[in-house]
Amino acid sequence: MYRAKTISLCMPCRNESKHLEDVIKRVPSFVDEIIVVSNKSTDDTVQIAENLGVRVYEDNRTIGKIGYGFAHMTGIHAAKCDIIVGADSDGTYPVEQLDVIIDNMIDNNLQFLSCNRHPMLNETNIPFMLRFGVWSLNMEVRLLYWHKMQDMLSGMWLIDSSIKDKLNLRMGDWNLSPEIKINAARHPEINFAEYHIEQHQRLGETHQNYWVTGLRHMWWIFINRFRITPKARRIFSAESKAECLKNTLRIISENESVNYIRSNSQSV
Ligand SMILES: Nc1nc2c(ncn2[C@@H]2O[C@H](COP(=O)(O)OP(=O)(O)OP(=O)(O)O)[C@@H](O)[C@H]2O)c(=O)[nH]1
Ligand SMILES: [Mg+2]
Repeated sequence: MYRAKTISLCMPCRNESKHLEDVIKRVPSFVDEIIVVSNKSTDDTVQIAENLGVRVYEDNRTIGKIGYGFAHMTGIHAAKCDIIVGADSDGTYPVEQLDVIIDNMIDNNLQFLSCNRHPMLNETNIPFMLRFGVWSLNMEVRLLYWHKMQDMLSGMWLIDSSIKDKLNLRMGDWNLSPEIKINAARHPEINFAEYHIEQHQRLGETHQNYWVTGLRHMWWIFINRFRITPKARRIFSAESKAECLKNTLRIISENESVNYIRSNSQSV
């Protein structure tokens, strides 16, 4: 608990077994619950997370082999605390500085705070292509939505739990990242702001394809603004993918039992 608010930290996770312990050790002790949502990890991420004593979910829904958005949706839905923090589990986000970040959220009466990495505050070696991609998406959002954002692709944000159902999240893949910020910033009842953070060097090698992911973001931001056709939207929407219905959402470490639930909805 921090300043009378309970705090959940939700982390999407795929094949992060080597780094998970380091990242979890950095989390301040005032965080009330840590939720790790693994998605098709092929290493022992799930086992390691269980051994670390956190709540572990395995959500194997994917779109184009990516389940980042589904993992966040599952984490947000499962979180029980007043403030829900979402952050990548690759060590890049300063979870150890959560106190000042939460201070900023509470002092400014925000319901959604997005952690902005740009301009970089230190010598972190972020590839030029990634910086250029983020700048391009910021410009696209500025032109199409009239929202000035510094970091459309930040992987760390704080949500006041009272507005979690207003976020209307649908994107199960990487596009959850722009979706959650755009939906929060445009919602008339959500006070949205960015807060400048320091980014750390990634632990381990990247598996990200910056070109493919960046172009998909660009296209999604465009069709989301103009809602071109229902069919075009369905191609990119979570519900349209038959694979979502086939996979299972497996809940581990809940009441020390293992449950299997059909994952044709987002409920857990
Ligand atoms: N649950 C789940 N987590 C994922 C998936 N893909 C990546 N992740 C996690 O999501 C976070 C972000 O993924 P990254 O691979 O770091 O992608 P990125 O931050 O865009 O790129 P780099 O940090 O530059 O490699 C990490 O914590 C990953 O473990 C997935 O399909 N499902
Ligand atoms: Mg990363």
